[in-house]
Amino acid sequence: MIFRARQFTFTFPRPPLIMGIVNVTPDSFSDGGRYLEADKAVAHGLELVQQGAAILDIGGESTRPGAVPVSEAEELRRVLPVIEALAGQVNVPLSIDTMKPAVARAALQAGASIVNDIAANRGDDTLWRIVAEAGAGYVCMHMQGTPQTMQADPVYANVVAEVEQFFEERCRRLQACGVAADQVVLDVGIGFGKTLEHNLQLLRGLAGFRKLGRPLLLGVSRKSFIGRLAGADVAARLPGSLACACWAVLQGVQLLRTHDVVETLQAVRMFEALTAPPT
Ligand code: HH2
Repeated sequence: MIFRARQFTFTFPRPPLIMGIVNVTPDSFSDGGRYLEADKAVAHGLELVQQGAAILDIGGESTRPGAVPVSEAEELRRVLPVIEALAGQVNVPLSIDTMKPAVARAALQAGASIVNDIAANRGDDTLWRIVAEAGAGYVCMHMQGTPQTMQADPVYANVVAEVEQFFEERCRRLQACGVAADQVVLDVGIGFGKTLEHNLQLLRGLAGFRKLGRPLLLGVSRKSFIGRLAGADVAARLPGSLACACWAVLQGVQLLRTHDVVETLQAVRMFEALTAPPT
């Protein structure tokens, strides 16, 4: 299996890819305000690459439950200087975490190679055509509702089956827009319109999504369901995040989105060594 994102190609099976998070926001749930200035965000991105991140995911709008939406102009003002600076300094793909087609287009022009679309439940295909035209990678993430409404009362008859149907339908529509299968990565969207039980069901069911034939990405880092389960506040959720990361790798997930690159790499490397077939 291959994942193509402009000039980058990843061939699987291979060790899991760590996607390091760079939030250029004042209000992200775990690191809001820490990297709001472009120079701090760039320094953080460089540090994550040095630590072993294989992809950087740069976002200028928090999507935590109840987050206040950001204007296109403000989102561009936050992310573009960071992408421009990082594109000239790192040789890993840069991913733009956005719901807005205009931000995706500008980010791709500035040097990004992947569009991380948490709103893949879109009716309009403008963003997909931009991805197709650029030959960019595309993260197709499942979300029920919007960040403003998603945690109000998420309801599914069968969350695993519904997310799978969503992926199948989106893959068909993406292909119709000119986005090839090997440009697409799938993400169940932990915490996006899901209760604790929905998140657990999706994590337990991860292996089932392998049959769709696309790499799987997972974002569990420091998320609130870990806090709900373990009674840990946001600064103390690394152990739960690492447990989920190792579990995900066992289930066949190939990309892990995380704030904690060093720790995630170490946990996953150890886990892979222990679960490798004996030589
Ligand atoms: N989670 C967040 C943001 N983007 N993208 C993908 N593909 N998968 C995820 O699980 C995911 C995502 C939320 O995390 P974070 O960026 O740390 O927080 P915030 O949205 O508050 O900036």
